[in-house]
Amino acid sequence: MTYKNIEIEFIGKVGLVRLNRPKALNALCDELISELGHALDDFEKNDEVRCVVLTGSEKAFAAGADIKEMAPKTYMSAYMEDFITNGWEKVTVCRKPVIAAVSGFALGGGCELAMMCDFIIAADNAQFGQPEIKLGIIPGAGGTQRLPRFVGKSKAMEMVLTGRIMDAAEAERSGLVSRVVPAAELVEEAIKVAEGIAKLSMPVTILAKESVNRAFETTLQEGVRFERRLFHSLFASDDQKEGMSAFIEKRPPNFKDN
Ligand code: DAK
Repeated sequence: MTYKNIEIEFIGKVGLVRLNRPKALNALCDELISELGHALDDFEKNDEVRCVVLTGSEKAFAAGADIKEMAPKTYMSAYMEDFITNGWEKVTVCRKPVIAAVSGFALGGGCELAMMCDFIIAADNAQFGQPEIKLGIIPGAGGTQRLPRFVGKSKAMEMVLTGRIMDAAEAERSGLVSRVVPAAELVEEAIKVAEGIAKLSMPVTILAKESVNRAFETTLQEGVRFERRLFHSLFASDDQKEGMSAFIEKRPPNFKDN
């Protein structure tokens, strides 16, 4: 499939999606979101892809949903067309790890999209915010729910109620991003991290991701029980035998996804 708003690249076992709508700072129009959903579906089905990196340009990861597209909507049109819900959800249901590599603006839906990924590596020029309140709306793709889980109530509430933008250093201090790297090295660094993940056992990676995500959906007791079940089950895998044998024999492991 040829895309108009995104670019796809395969780098070894890593699938790279680059949001590419420069004239609108990668504003997330309907078509872009649908293309993103399509690309992620393809990566999920492609056994050659073991980890995904989602990035934008140096100036903007994404400056939000497309305001020009949203402006004329009515309640009924937004509801009946299930306004841009579909492609967004693809990111949250990907089984393979998805790393957001954020440079420049990650505002509104852009910040929400980054938060849906498994973790965020930020460039030192990254800016995160939920400025929807200034447009007479509230975040609509999970911002009021995910942001407090990352940065706590006080910061999230301040950002959602005032539209204040957070820079990369504050985002790292607050736990929104895993780390900050120089803008010129962002994509290279994210791909390096993704390549490291791609070398590990795929089923174990998927289980690890599932287990961390469970932490946000259940009680501590249930979450720990869930983790314990997955943990025990891994002793039925060849990759556990291989990983531990490789350690003992002082050699790199050769996982077979089994
Ligand atoms: N939408 C459409 N166009 C945008 C845009 C956006 N979000 N952001 C920027 N652009 C366009 C500008 O209109 C301009 O286009 P032209 O005028 O040249 O045609 C071009 O990109 C360059 O922007 P600026 O000239 O403004 O560039 P500056 O460097 O001066 O400023 C800025 C950069 C990022 C500070 C500024 O562009 C800005 O404030 N942008 C809007 C940021 C914003 O408010 N974002 C939140 C949008 S609301 C949902 C899913 C998602 C959402 C809702 C529901 N469901 C699943 C239900 C999300 C909602 C939102 O994100």
